[in-house]
Amino acid sequence: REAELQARFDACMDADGRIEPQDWMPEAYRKTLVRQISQHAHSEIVGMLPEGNWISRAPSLKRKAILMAKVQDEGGHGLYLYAAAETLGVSREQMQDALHSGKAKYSSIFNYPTLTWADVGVIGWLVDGAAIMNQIPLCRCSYGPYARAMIRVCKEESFHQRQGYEALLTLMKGNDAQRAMVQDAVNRWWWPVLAMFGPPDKDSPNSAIGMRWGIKRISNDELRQKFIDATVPQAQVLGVTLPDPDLKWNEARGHHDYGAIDWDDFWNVVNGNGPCNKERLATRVKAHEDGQWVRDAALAHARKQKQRALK
Ligand code: FAQ
Repeated sequence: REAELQARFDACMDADGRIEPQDWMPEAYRKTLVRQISQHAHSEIVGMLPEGNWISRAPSLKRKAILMAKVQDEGGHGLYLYAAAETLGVSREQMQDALHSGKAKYSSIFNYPTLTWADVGVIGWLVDGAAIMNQIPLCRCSYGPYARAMIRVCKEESFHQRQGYEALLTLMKGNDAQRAMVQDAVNRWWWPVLAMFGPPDKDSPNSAIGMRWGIKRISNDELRQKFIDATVPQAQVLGVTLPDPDLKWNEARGHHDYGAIDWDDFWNVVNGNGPCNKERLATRVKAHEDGQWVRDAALAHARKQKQRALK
């Protein structure tokens, strides 16, 4: 029976088909998806914090309204993704415990500080830009609930990217100090953003099986290259320099060559030792604890409703 189910699953993978929650799936497929979707959900939730720091300091009412909408979208993406992971039999409490105890991974990029208002624009332009590049192929992921969640998430990320780029265009039309602020933010975010796509393909242990199972469609290095090629002309329009002396067009390859990424720094951040890891986790845990009364009230309300229904 197990062999028959496995054969059916393999045939579905060969045909580039979809798996739904009620379908049989190998335990390793389920585990891989829980790993990736929960990490993705945690990234959205922790990703609210760097920009959230700027809501009360946004330079105008319009910028504040846009930023609040963006940060709320990220909260929505996180909840959407937790719900997708729950269809694989893992509970939200288990996932949250893993995050709050420091066991779970989330994207390295959210462990860097947002020092100026230009950082908010650069996060929209580059971090959301990188997120879209990585998530568009996930809309075709073999697991139905994840693929469907990605469609809406990508639409919202696209708004996030545009608002960031537009905020930067406005700053670049300002004075020298504003232009210098944008350049400084680009200098600080460029390399960590390139690392967001994950380790080089040769050092990416999860890639082979992710590809076989139609979870990953385009490799870490290929996505990184696509992102660089798309971003260079945007930087020119903006009037900023990307901080890489080795960045240049390679006619023969039809792509830009680029300098060496500091993978030691990346692993240091992934392993909990980046500039803001401790602060981010502490803020998230405090927010969860401060919300205890809401969960208690919701449970008490549900209990009362149930009692009333029994009467
Ligand atoms: N940070 O073998 P691979 C966003 C880990 S959402 C930390 O290549 P895989 C929206 C990886 O987990 C951003 N860890 O792994 C937003 C693995 O460890 P494990 C999040 C990383 O899964 C914008 C190990 O390294 N997006 O930005 C990172 O095949 C603005 C070996 O790596 C997603 O999560 C990293 N950057 O490929 C919100 C997308 N990279 O688990 C707010 C979904 C790798 O074996 C503001 N995820 N690692 O212990 C994916 O596409 C994949 O999981 C990759 C990694 C591409 C991230």
